[in-house]
Amino acid sequence: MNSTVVLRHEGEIALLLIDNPPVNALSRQVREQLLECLHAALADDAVTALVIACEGKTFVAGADIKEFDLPLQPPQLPDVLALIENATKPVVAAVQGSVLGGGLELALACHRRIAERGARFALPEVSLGLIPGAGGTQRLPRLCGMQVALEMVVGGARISGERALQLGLIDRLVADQLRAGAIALAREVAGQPPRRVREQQVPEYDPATFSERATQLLRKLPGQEAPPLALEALEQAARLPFDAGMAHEREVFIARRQSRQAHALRHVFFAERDLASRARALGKRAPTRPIEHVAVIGAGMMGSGIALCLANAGIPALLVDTQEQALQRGRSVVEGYFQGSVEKGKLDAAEAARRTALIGFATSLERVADADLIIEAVFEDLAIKQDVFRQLDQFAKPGAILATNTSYLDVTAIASATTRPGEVIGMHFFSPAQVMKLLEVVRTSQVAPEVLASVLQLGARLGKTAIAVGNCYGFVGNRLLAVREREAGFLLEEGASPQEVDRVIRSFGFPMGPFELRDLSGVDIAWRNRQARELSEAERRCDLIEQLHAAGRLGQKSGAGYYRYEQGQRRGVEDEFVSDLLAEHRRRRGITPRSIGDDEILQRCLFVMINEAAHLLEQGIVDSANDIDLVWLHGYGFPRYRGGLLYHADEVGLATVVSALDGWRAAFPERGIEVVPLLRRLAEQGGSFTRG
Ligand code: 3H9
Repeated sequence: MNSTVVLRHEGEIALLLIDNPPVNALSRQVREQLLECLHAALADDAVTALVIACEGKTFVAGADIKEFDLPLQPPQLPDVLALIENATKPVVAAVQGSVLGGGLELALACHRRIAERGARFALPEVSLGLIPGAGGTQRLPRLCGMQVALEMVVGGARISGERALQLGLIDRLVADQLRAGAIALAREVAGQPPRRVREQQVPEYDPATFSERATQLLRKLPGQEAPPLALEALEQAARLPFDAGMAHEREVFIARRQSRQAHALRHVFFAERDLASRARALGKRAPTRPIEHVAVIGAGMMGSGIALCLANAGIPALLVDTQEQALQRGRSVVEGYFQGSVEKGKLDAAEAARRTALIGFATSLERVADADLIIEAVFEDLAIKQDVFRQLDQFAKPGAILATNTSYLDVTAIASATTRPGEVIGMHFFSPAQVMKLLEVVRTSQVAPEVLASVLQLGARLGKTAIAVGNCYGFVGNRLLAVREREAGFLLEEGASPQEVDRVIRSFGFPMGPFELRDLSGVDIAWRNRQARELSEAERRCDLIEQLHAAGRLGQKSGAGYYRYEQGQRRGVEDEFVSDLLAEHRRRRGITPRSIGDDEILQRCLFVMINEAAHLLEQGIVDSANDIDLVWLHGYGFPRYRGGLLYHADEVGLATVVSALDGWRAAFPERGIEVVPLLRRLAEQGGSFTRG
């Protein structure tokens, strides 16, 4: 068995070194060996104090998440931590990097803590559907107070080394020489009685302020089961003796490990890591090109947002728009954004000025000549985009990557306007680009592998979840959205109201329903998409979009769409105009409206997407089912605690999905519902999309 913990001696100080790459997770082996080393050091009369430290870039980043699917295995972490805390010799934690979850709990069980600058502290358990399971809810409030513990345990707040020092979470902060600093601290405290957090009282706090903030935090985490349980466990710290609080915390933690939400969130955690590791592997196979200067064409909301994104990542961006007025608007968006960041306290003035200065402005396309990457974000029209690419082809330097931000159009057709289709790629940002995490990177069949690898790498630099997808109508995200929109339209036709559909989709966990979303993004956009696409007869006849468009109801921007919007309000109210329009539409089409249950609404909206997702997999548009899940998690508000669309499909059971689709096919023959062969095959074989 490899050693993951070694015991060394620095004179009379015992140094316990954890070495379990990549993040020193507290696997069973680490716990066992830590326990052995502790026993040895504590029994050694020559040892006066102990230091627990880690090899590598980080201290312990938590329990080993891979073990959460296994039965509990001894020794359990709280027992190891109890041995540390109850030791009669002082134990010092020397921490650097990510001090997370069980790692922070380990540090809290020690008697002193010293950190290297750059260390970050957090209890991210709720993001995994758990609560801390080794004393985080009991020791942290004793050390730092209930209010700070609330932010960390329930809100998942990360705090810096400097802040940790102010809060008393650590005793010392050093710029370097962490281990030497820890040994010096251990020598100072050797012989003194150990300072045990468990023996401290929770400092006085104001329960009213606490509960007001708790309510605010929980409101931001709707549908998640872990945060209220974490809060309850934290509240026990103020009410119960330490051991009783620990027992409660442990019981809840163990139950949470097997909960559906915890399973789903673990799936997402590993899907995200798998995506990143595939991108890294591609980067190794195909050498990436340096991207140090970027030009963005089109100074609308999207182009300006992309420029902001680049500047936020420290990358100089030239915003180009041939219309002087549009460029000035782009300039105001950029300046307003950074000014707002200063006012909100997110950036200091110097940093805001530095980032603002990274963005240049130009009206001539010729100015793109120095750019390593050019991102086009002009009007969504194939002819216009092709024209821009024809010009970029003339001005861009050899080796420059040319990207289009199209959300639906054929990237190959855009690339065909250039003499270098191998250098052309799609970069589909989501609005607002400086906020949204998703970036669909659209690869054509001609794109050079190093172009794809370079853009995926840039995506990571921008802090995006960058997912490679194939070139097809709407790529992954919008293609699935289009089938949901289509089905939601049919539901209205059959008798549902926009409010009913939106309520059901929201209660599933989406931040908004399909009609609220359409009002936000614009009925005119949906109208334009329908014009550009070949529609089936059933779709063509379900022409509610055309009717709203003709009535000038373009959504929030015109004050009315599926809902009516009072001046300055983002939340729409029910509108008789729409119910009358629906009633008249059904009358004309000879449809007798029926009442549609919530379950049917939900299944209809989700199952057609699952079927379409199977189609995407079958066509090789994505490399893995997880990528489809990540697109909808990061770009469309699919609730993370449900694991993603295809994870959810597996939860529901593929046979259930297929049988429902077959039923609708029989009930609505004119809609052309066809179960995709891959989905049917998986259902028949008892297979799944996401489980190996
Ligand atoms: C907990 O601690 C519960 C306790 O309260 C109770 C105990 C009783 N386990 O993200 P990266 C892997 S809950 C296993 O790409 P980065 C990851 O899969 C836990 N594996 O690197 C990847 O593997 P691969 C609370 C883990 O530098 C590799 O490490 N802790 C774990 O961008 C590199 O990861 C957390 O929730 C783990 N805990 O970011 C922390 N962590 O190379 C979760 C990482 O095979 N982790 N791996 O793909 C993170 O937030 C980030 O990974 C971290 C590093 C910031 C640490």
